[in-house]
Amino acid sequence: MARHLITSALPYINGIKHLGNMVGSMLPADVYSRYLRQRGHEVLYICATDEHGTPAELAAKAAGQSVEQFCAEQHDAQKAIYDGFALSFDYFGRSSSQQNREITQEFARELKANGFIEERAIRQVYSVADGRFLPDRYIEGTCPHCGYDKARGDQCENCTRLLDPTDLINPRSAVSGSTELEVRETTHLFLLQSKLADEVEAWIEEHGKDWPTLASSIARKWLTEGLNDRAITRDLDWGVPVPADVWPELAAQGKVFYVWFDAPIEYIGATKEWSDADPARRDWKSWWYEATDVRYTEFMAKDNVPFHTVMFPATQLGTRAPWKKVDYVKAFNWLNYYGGKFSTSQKHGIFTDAALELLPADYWRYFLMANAPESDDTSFSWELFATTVNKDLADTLGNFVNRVLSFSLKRFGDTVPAGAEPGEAEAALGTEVAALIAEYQAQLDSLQFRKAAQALRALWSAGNVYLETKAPWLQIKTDEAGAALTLRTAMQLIHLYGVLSAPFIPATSAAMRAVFASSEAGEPGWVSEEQATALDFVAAGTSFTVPPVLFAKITEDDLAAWRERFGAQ
Ligand code: B3M
Ligand code: ZN
Repeated sequence: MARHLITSALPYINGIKHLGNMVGSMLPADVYSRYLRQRGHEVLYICATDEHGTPAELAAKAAGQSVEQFCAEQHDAQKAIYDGFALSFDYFGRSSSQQNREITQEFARELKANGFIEERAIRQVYSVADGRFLPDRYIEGTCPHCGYDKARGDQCENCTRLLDPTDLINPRSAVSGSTELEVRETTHLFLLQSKLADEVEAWIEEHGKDWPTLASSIARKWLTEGLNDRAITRDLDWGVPVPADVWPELAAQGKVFYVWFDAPIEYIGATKEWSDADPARRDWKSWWYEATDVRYTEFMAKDNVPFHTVMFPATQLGTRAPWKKVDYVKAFNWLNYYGGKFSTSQKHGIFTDAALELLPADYWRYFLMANAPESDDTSFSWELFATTVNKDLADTLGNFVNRVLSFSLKRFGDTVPAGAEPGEAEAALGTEVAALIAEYQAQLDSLQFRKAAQALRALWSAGNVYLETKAPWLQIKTDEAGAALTLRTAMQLIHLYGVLSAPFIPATSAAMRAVFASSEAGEPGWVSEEQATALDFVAAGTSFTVPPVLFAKITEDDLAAWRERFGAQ
């Protein structure tokens, strides 16, 4: 059995993430990790905050904090929210860690030794007032094409044309507004990706075959456009310093690596943070170096695909060392919010902290995965959210559980009733349930989350259909043993739902399992086909409790208030 290494694209440190970030990288990785663990696999699920780069520096400045302080606080704030969403990271690290610094520097040394890094002098815009070089996007001015006066040095947001900072009319610093800009020469390290292009292409040919089209098509598009050499250092105060043993001059000038150079390496760095935290853990290298028994799956939104399928593999290949490379890239489209992208900079959409203030994580987890932007962009709307919650979670699942248990309690007391032996209806239900579980597993095995959520919902529905057909509230009038059998069978389903729903709705699943005094605490395992068909998990006589309503319905008043608060039009 393979060991599974799973990573979510690293959330950037400059603020609380929105639901689009959640559904595009972290949440699906968590569902998949939970599923594999339940199936008995060894899983290492790694994530971290991505902390370097200009946006972090500027956000810290805006907050009036040192960048170290800002990142430490924001890391903890994000971590608390991810705990709230029940994300089951084995480790949530920080790209500013000592471990990442060391591994990143080692990568650079190896790339240099193999002839894939070279120094080049380039001309860049320097802001005298800010005392720093400005990345293209931090130079603002008037677009020469459309006259928009807040065009960025890399692109005009208004007419979408790509720009060079020198194209801008009346250029100024986006940091301070100063127009005292000069073009100065500065030396940077360049990763000679052009020399690695053929190898990367061959690697994608071989390994990208099984990736979903979204990932492989983006990777191929980048290769066709040509793999150019890239500057991998910056003139910033905050970042992984260039190692002084190899580049003493550049180190003395305070050059640091570009954030996209060290961010993917942090997948490895965070694994080392994880193993350093407890000597009983497996060595980090066993996951990453000559790790032939590891299957590595990455989760990310589509804009991150080029870095993960082309640039990072190029970096890894260039070291000439047997680093573990990605086996499967699960990429997501955008989740939209009323006609626009969810956006951090525009504060458009629902942010993860606000979501948890409204409702517990399971509501969001289920909704987001059932509507994940897998084959296309999808749109969040409060109406769709309310319908999904009310129909699937409150009616189909929650109501089933409460109805069965309350009725049984009233008529047969607080233990699972014995009643008649299972008959044809129960046999048919067992067969149907086993088939639906097979479907659910197949979808999860192939990382088709919407279809997996559909299969899960079909399992919940099967219970409702069984209950409606047998109608124990009528049976009880003429056939008490038959009614007891129906309720006992429905209780088997409650336990089963508590096991199978856990990847999607872990807290509610634990509550469903805890209904029965016999169930074991802790993370559940899985069920075999025989167990599913037999529907015999909880013995007659086991005591049970009726849990509080599992999912509250969303009302028209809730909807109106949320639409108003979050600006929904
Ligand atoms: N931090 C995602 C972003 O900020 C970026 C992912 C890094 S994964 C190595 O868009
Ligand atoms: Zn323009």
